[in-house]
Amino acid sequence: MNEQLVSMITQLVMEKMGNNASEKSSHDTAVPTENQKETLIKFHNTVTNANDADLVVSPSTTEQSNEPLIKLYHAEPSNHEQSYYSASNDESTYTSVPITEFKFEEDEVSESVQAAKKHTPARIGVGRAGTRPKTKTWLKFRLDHAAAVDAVYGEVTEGLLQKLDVFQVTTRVTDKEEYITRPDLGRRLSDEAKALIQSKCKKNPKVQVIISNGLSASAIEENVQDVYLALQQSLSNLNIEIGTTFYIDKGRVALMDEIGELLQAEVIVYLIGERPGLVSAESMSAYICYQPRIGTVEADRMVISNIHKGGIPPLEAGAYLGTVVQKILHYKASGVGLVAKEG
Ligand code: B12
Repeated sequence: MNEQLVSMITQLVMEKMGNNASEKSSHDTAVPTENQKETLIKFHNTVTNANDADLVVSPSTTEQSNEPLIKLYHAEPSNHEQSYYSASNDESTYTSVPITEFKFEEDEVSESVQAAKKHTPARIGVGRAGTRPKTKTWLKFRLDHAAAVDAVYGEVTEGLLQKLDVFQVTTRVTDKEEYITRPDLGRRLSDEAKALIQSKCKKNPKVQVIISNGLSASAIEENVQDVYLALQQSLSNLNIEIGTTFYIDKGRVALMDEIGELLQAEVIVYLIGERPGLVSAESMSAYICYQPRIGTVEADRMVISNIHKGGIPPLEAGAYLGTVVQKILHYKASGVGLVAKEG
């Protein structure tokens, strides 16, 4: 069907619906029988020139050759007051589709949903417009999705690395696409990285802190300064020494095993950007492990996740991390091993 015809149909249907709405009080959608229908408008496939207004509307026609493409009916008010249209390219079989008056869903949500909304930033009780999300909801979704994409594809700035006073190394990943599709390459250091780490870092550190953009550069930009500062202070108060902190571009969590092996670190604290969701793209995690080495099992790792302004506040997380490290050093275990030893 051509675009102009569609637009005219839309216009006419809308005008008709407006008239019906003012004339009527109820909107039953039951489809009346053929003889109850009063044809209001018929649209014919005879438009050769869109400027010929009379080609579009024909109040009645019986000739087979003039059979309309679309008919707009108005039911008799006797039993059911209703409006519906019938549309088909197949002249022999009309399919009748009920129309209800378009109505915006009200913003009010039930008390239980309102109560639930106070406890979650999830998109609940946001209403809808017909079968679709409201414009506001949809735009917010698009914005959050764009923020998630930016977080994954973004980079941590040089300025931040300078402020943190850290040097930078790379993994075996070459670009973002490869980072996403080959997690195994993000778990291994490049040869240059190994050499740099060995030449610059203190060996056998009690605590080795490492930082990586991981799956969210925004998470590092937003939180790492506060977390790192609080962690340094917390460990210093507990008389626990930190090694030489560095930054890894495009690292994965299990990369800590190779670094632990290389530096013979007792504990590694790994600050890394979490995979962004559609609520926050700025959430950072701290993964911690006692003596991570090549072959360490996942159960020996621990994580403090959801570090961001809407989750665990960064300063609080950093301070708490210090106490977790202290416990790990005390029990010489992390993860499931720590739980078992702690009893
Ligand atoms: C993706 C994900 C997974 C994926 C990881 C697969 C992959 N390769 O990406 C799968 C489905 C396997 C998974 C499994 C589990 N997960 Co998970 N996971 C996440 C999620 C959504 C993102 C993590 C992320 O972005 N990591 C950073 C990237 C760069 O890491 P990565 O190297 O690509 O992947 C590693 C990490 O994701 C890590 N990991 C993932 N989950 C967990 C959980 C724990 C306890 C640990 C130590 C490590 C870990 O394992 C991956 C492989 O090394 C987080 C939610 C969040 N807000 O962070 C939950 C989350 C970290 N997972 C959680 C849990 C509970 C688990 C499971 C224990 C569930 C279960 N009962 O089996 C397991 C444990 C897996 C493990 N490695 O030990 C919880 C941790 C809660 C806590 N504070 O302890 C979180 C926070 C979700 C939540 N809100 O409940 N997870």
